[in-house]
Amino acid sequence: MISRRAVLGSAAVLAGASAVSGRVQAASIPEAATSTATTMQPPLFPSSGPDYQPVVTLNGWTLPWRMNGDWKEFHLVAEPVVREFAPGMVAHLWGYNGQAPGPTIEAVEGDKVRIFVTNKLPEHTSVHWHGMLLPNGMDGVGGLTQPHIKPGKTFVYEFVLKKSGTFMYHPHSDEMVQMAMGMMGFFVVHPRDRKFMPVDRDFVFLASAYAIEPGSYLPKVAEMTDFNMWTWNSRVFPGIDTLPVRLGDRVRVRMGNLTMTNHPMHIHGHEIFVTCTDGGWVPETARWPEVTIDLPVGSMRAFEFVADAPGDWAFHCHKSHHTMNAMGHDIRNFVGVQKRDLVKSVRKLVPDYMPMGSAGMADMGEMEMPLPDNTLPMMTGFGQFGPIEMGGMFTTVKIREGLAANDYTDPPPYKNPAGTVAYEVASATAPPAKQSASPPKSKPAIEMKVIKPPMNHKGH
Ligand SMILES: [Cu+2]
Repeated sequence: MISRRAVLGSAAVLAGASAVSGRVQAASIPEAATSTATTMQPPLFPSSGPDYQPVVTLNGWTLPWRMNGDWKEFHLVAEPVVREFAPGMVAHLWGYNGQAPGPTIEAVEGDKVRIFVTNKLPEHTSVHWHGMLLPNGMDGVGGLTQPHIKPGKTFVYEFVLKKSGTFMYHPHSDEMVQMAMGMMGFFVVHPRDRKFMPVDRDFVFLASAYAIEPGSYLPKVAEMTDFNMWTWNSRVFPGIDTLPVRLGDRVRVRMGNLTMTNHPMHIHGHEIFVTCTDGGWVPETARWPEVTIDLPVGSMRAFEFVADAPGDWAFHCHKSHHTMNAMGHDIRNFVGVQKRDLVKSVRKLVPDYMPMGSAGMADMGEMEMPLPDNTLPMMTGFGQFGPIEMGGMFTTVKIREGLAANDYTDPPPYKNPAGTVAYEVASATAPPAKQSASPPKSKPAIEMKVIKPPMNHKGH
């Protein structure tokens, strides 16, 4: 649960704060709320100002604020955190207010926001408000628009929220390291008009990727391509919250991408429309139906749909290696190979050796294999019909009749009506396909010699 703590006290920190802004006195810095919970916290309804439907953050929470005159004040603390990716694996990351990603900031179009940022990291940082229209000096690019925030110092950002929409925050100091370590958060600005683009449920999450060797705790920060943990809000399946939805609800899902590759986000059983990007709302005339939405690097997309079909619907990235947890990239293809004797020999040299299955990798989803400390099975999770064989960026949208408004409790597995589940039919049993390991005996009718120009395959 969310607790409060005083984060300031040292004279050095206080002096730093007053040096930065002559307008705000050190004594008036708000407390910073902190949370280490890994499950979705209830929506934070507005206690003053215009009404709105608050968002819920998958495996996260919304940062409380206070009013100071007509300023809405928030306090972010950049600091080292420990984040559980799923039961069985934790990572040592950098984040904000106890978590990576940091808490979601919610406010309303037209609000004057004052955001205090205290740096408790071992190196300097800054916060960039991605997508916001604001004065140049509030844009948070270390060195370009402000001095970097040194360890122990607190800076203040003040700006007016010119437009509603879907935004995020992240450092613009030593960016590659700080984002590889998990520093990011969501920033939602609700429309001032409650009747503009209303939805019943509004979910948010950020995609991030980490390179963490099985058995270790710290991401590699100089990684460019070879990430092995593909996360939503620094969680992987089966640790990602489900999206509980009441049948008939209008649902919005807002996603941001701070990984170094795109993610084709795919939902089952519904047609969806992109209604908002980090650039603003998409007019109705410019929308088209989709079931997969590309989430480009450094971008945000919000899609909407009417939850008109009850069930447990898969929602995942469609890059199949992004729905896997850490794995050896050098796995050989053993389909069709009888590997029992081979494994015995290899295990003499490498006791932990795990080959890919003879008939595919599905048997790995079912096996309870011994794993090194602090890692997760490559594919895992069980549904009511058996192993789900997923990892990474996968969860379910659980659409049910009669959920209470704002009830986000994970419902039990869907009870499919009789006669609506795929079923086995009686048939003559056919043996599984065999793949011949030996080359075909007959010579091909035409033999060809292909001369290829030399190519540089580096960088693929
Ligand atoms: Cu992906």
